[in-house]
Amino acid sequence: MASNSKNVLMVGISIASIILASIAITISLQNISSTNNQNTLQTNNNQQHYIGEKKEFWLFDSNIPDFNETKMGMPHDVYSIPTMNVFKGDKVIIHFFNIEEPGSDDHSFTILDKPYNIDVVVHPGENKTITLDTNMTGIFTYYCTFHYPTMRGQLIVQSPPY
Ligand SMILES: [Cu+2]
Repeated sequence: MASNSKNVLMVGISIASIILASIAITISLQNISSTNNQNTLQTNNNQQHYIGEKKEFWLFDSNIPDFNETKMGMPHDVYSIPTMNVFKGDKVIIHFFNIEEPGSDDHSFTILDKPYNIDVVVHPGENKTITLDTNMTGIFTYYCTFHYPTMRGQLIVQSPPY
């Protein structure tokens, strides 16, 4: 009788172990699948919403050839890029070069339209990098304080495509 009840006890323990192991496996599988679901949802969200891009521009001073400044009563200077098109949320990086000969004119990159307050002056032969976050749609005028009104352009910030 003693060995019989030992056997029953052993069988009972074995069955209990198997049940516990199955429960543990089931729980861990559920955790894995719920984690996968969360990842999938996050990926879908990222695909649905425009998160902004880095937009780089290389901007130079330039001039209109054969332009008589005295006769026209305005400077011959212009920017190499008259319009920059970006989306709201983009990080705009402008590499601004003054390519004049030494001793020649300074140029500025100036935006005073809100929310911007930028006034960067670059001397002949120098360059500066201007970084701006576009968190507002609109048309923002950039201009050179030394060569207004000819030296100006527009930063056009549009709503994201999706
Ligand atoms: Cu200028």
